[in-house]
Amino acid sequence: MQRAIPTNLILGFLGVGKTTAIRHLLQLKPAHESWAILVNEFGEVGIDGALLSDQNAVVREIPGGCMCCVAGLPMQIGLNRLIHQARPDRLLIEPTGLGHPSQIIQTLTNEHYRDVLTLGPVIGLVDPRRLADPRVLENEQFRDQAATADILVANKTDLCSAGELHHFDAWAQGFRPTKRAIHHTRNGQLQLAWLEGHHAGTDPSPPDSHHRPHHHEEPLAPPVSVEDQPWQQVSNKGLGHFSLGWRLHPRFTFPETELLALTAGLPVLRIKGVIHTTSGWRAINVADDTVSITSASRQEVSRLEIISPEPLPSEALDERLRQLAHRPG
Ligand SMILES: Nc1nc2c(ncn2[C@@H]2O[C@H](COP(=O)(O)OP(=O)(O)O)[C@@H](O)[C@H]2O)c(=O)[nH]1
Ligand SMILES: [Mg+2]
Repeated sequence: MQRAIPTNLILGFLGVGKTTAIRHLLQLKPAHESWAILVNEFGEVGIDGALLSDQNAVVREIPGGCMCCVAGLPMQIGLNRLIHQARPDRLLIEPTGLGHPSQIIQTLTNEHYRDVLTLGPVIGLVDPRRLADPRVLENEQFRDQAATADILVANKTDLCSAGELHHFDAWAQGFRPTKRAIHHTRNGQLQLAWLEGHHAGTDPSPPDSHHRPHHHEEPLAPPVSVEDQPWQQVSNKGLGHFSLGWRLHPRFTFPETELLALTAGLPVLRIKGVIHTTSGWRAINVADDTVSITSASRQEVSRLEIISPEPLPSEALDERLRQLAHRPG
């Protein structure tokens, strides 16, 4: 019988810095340990997996919808495969920022995993600037995430005023039972020591919204290869959000600047992509109206995803993207 695998959930809203934090933690990973990462994204395209693929860990994705809905069987299947394949010394889970973590915790702490996993501290990342918005404080998913977290971490502190950080501290200190720790970071610079210990287990019960379907209920089909279908567009909706994504053959290359202008004028919350551009592979990230482009490792598929609070004109966007595509030969 193997030792139960210490497991940590990294929670937080869309764009707060969860994937960045996991990349940072992987840099700190002791060389003799092997780690595994389970990611679930709201969209169907699987970009965080691609962003983590060049790190030294085994990454598995559960695409589609919100993890509270896939927290049952799809998650158990993904998790079982990952554990079996990687036999990791630690497991990190990044659920979609759009979702309730309580269901995931129920799955992770059920009978089946009792001897397999031990749930360590749940880390909740928060952008202190968002606390000024009453809609955020009232948001059911945000509240569920904050209540579940054992440790609350203010990230993006480089973008925060002293007043915003003060507000965060006061808010974080107001929880009962009190949080194990409250930290401030930038660029997801979590410390390894924060992962040690046990989840307190005072979880809110899953909210009622779980009992009504809030996104499509189709089974999770494996993605079609871009060799067979070089241009694929996929969409998803749920929890008041819409995603529009593409999986593209790398023979299409896109001019960087024009690509960033693709959604100009549209109400976009988040753009993520790992894309073959005319100047090489690039990771594109737009969160809170901040754009970042970094070079990325070579992939087998270009992926792009847009998340918005209302449906996007998918045909018009697809047409614009096709016009940007350079095809060699
Ligand atoms: N300025 C700033 N940007 C950050 C910080 N942490 C993350 N980011 C950026 O925020 C964007 C979203 O980060 P990501 O980790 O993908 O968020 P996730 O959706 O929670 O996984 C990326 O462009 C990151 O580089 C931070 O502390 N400060
Ligand atoms: Mg992420």
